Amino acid sequence: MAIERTFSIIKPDAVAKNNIGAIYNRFETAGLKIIASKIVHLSKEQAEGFYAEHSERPFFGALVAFMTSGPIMVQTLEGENAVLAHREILGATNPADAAPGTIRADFAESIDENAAHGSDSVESAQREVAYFFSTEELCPRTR
Ligand code: RTP
Ligand code: MG
Repeated sequence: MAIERTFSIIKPDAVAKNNIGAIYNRFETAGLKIIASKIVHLSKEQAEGFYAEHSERPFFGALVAFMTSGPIMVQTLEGENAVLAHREILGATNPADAAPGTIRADFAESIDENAAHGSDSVESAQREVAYFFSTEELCPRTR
């Protein structure tokens, strides 16, 4: 299996509820290794740039307002098939549709405030990791 990297955000709702550690535990239990991590409070410009692909969608303004409403935790995860493995433990975008035991089922309240983000492809992951981390900030595991 391929070792991949993916990008994760613990969103403002989950940070506010002190669920960072509980969500990190989900990553580690799934075999995903944290190779870079920091807490940041996005500016409007940073949030708009990160979600540029959604700029024409009706929910864009609400999404940017939410993502700038408080600190977020951003991390790069590494592991076997990391992009898909991470999306699987995240669950569906709408927590009402998320499978039991997934992060969004257990920590999210609504589609607008859905606890966490995960890259949707290897290409997205490369762009998103680089949006937040320099090469020097990534610490690949040797064991
Ligand atoms: P994410 O990017 O946050 O991991 O979520 P996703 O791939 O599952 O969903 P995506 O289509 O990329 O949408 C990004 C975020 O926008 C909000 N959203 N709201 N009201 C709506 O219909 C709607 N659709 C999407 C969600 O917060 C979603 O996570
Ligand atoms: Mg997405």
